[in-house]
Amino acid sequence: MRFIKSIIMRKYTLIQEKLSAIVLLCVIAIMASCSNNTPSVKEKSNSADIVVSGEMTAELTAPPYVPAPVGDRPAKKLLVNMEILEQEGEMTDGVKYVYWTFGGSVPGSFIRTRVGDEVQFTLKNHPDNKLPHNIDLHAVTGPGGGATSSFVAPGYETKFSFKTLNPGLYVYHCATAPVGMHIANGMYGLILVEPEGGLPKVDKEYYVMQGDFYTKGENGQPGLQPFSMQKAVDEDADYVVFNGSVGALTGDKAITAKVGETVRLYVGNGGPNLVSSFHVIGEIFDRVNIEGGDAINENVQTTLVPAGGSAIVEFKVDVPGTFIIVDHSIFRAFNKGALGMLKVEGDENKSIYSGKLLEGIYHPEGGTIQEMPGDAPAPRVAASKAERIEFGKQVYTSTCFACHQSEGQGVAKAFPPLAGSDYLNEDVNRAIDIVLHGKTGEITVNGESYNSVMTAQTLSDEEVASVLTYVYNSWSNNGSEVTPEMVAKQRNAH
Ligand code: HEC
Ligand SMILES: [Cu+2]
Repeated sequence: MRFIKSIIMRKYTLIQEKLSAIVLLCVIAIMASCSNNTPSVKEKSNSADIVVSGEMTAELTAPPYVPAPVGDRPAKKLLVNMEILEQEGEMTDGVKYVYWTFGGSVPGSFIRTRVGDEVQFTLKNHPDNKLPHNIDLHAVTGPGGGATSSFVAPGYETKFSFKTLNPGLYVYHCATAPVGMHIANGMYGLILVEPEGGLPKVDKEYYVMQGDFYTKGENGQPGLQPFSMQKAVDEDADYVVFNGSVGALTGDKAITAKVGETVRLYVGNGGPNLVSSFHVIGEIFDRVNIEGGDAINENVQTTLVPAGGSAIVEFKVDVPGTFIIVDHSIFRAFNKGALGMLKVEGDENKSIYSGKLLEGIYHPEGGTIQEMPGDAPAPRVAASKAERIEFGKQVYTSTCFACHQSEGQGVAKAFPPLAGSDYLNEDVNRAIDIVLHGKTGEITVNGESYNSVMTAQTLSDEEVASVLTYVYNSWSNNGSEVTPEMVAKQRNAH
């Protein structure tokens, strides 16, 4: 628009004033009438009016598979039943990780709908889970994308419904505090909203979703690796992978196609932090639905998939061989795990590719991450109780706020209150321990029982002292002061 206007303005000075003013008015009138009839606006209001006929239960699939296409079925009331499972899995050989999942896989179950469907979503939180969760679907038109209606504690289920108004490929994710941590643990997936009549038919369809992971140990350090909040905040990923773990799409688990087939990949990126430069080595995408929307780009080498975004890529495979799928931010592919494989079988076509087929030129190299020696920043030291409270407020806002809330009121069934907490006021050293080492197991705060997980906070003695002094001197707590010496004593007691 601006470009067209600037051309018009330039011409305006060249032609006689009166005549050009008339021309300009006409152009503006035409432009105005055009923008009133843009198809996207029309389509959206139409899809809200689509009447559903009948009811069906949605087929849900784990990656790399997707449910059957919608074809030309009418819009329906679509029942989606999904269960959240917190479960241990393998990040890479010898490295275990506790994933939080929608439906038992990372990424979560693929949901396939068509425009105009009325989705009735039942979200269950398995009784063995430790934490409350919810779901925010980017395909939802409504506050929080469903998150505000779907908060659910372990052992409970919740229902809400929405109408799919816009066709496209959308990300869904958990949005329970701390949001970044829930996403980082694998709580994301894709929901496809097909247009009326369905997407064009292809031979093979697959579900590939990238995610970045942050562990206490460095890449490859064996054992059960806990999540590292600090590395996540620093966007310093230890693993960047497709479909939840290193090697989820390689070797026997590679996706496959035959020469001559058309392949469509539903590509998502859960993040939480990194943007993906999605690329298939040795293939050119014939068509890309940019960002999972309507705009189609053709003949694309690498497509950008935002964190919390998607793309649909399609290509015909013309020659046999192993095609390597990467995030072309290339250290992620060869050193952090963002490497998958598409194996194509069939006859060679020397006119397209004459080469000798060298299998296995591209191998993951693993991650030996070097640390540069450096000076730690000088610690801040509070000179008075008032100053300690002031520092503590900042620590609270950046560290505790997400769970315990702005006025220390907590969240029912999930995060206990710090405001007027009998548990807190009873024992200062116990409170210090909790901030230093985290807390699991059942506790009773002001008569309510909680059985959840508080992760250990990586804070200095000074920060722990400040934040607890702030908490003790707020919201009608008992006014105790906690000093760094008291924190050091507790730290060394273990
Ligand atoms: C990831 C969410 C989360 C964060 C962040 C968090 N907590 Fe907690 N906190 C919890 C949960 C959950 C419990 C209850 C644990 C249980 O059930 O055993 C808890 C318990 C507590 C308790 C004891 C119970 C009470 O209400 O008195 C204190 C004290 C506490 N947290 C202080 C803090 C402070 C201070 C910070 C910031 C430095 C913090 N927490 C950050 C989730 C969190
Ligand atoms: Cu969650």
